[in-house]
Amino acid sequence: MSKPNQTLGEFIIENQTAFKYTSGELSRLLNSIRLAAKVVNHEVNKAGLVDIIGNAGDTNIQGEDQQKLDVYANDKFIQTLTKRNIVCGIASEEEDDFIAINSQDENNQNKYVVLIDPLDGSSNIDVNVSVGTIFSIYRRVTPLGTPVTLEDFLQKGSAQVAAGYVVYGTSTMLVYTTGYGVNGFTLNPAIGSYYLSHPNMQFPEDGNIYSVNEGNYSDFPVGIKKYIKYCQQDEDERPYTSRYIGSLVSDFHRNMIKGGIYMYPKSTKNPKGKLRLLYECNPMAFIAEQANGKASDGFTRIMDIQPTELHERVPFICGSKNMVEKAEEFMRNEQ
Ligand code: P6P
Repeated sequence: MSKPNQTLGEFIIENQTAFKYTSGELSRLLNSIRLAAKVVNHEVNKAGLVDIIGNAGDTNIQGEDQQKLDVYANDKFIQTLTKRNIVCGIASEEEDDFIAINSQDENNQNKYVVLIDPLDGSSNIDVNVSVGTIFSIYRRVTPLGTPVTLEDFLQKGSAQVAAGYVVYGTSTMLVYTTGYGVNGFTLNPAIGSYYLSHPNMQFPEDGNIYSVNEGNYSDFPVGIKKYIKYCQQDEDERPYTSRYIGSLVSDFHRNMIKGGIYMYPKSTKNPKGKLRLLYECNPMAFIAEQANGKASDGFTRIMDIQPTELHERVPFICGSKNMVEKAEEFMRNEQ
């Protein structure tokens, strides 16, 4: 249920009754993410002004240089979620292992775990291209009051209770789902409130935008190569437009509004693809499906994949349903 110009806080409260899981904890959790995103947004927006960009001189488990803003965003989300004592565990792209919260407190009744990519696309920061935060929320599967375990994080995407992203672009937007559709909120930086600007977001079933790093073309599976050539053919409504920002959240967000497909296939450089299943592909897949889109690894529904490792990667194809199904058809034909 949405009303024009509703704030995110009002929307969460008004739709709380729909959450079949919680007595307000999920609302408080979403509100804490909202707060952390505002703080990170403030820093991202002034990245060029202060000495906060450039490598923090460290590398994360992915072997990627950690930008200072990566570290800052990671710290902010972890601090906010920890201080407000809402979750029992956090997993982050920037943390080698998951973080157990209040695990020694047998009275810890917090039932949610959060998995987060605190600043996705951070290599774009130095060139002033938009970046994003991606989050995924589950109920723990181990008993309340016991220390959270890896099992609580290695759940299929279909078990998510909420997922969302923040896109720090020309404006800052928070887009999320709790399984009842997708709604987008735009931040008014002057007053620090998010307003419902994109109610009930839906992927058009068809689109004419394809997003892939064609620099890796020679390494792609044959099915993907054939689908890319299909997109480029001068036939029917094709050739499609190629748009690739190099920031998953931004490419996804544009494609959800205009219609399109995003692909990060496997290649010899990335034999399992580049994107991480738990805190990139699953949350984006949940949002895509809730917006009438589709997400797979080319063969299997992303949210049906059983995770085995915290930072595992999968090939990712996501977007307008008919475009994803066409790409899957090319992949199947090359099996
Ligand atoms: P490449 C950013 O590092 C990211 O995880 C996604 O946001 C983005 O779509 C992709 O990787 C870009 O990767 O290899 O094309 O630079």
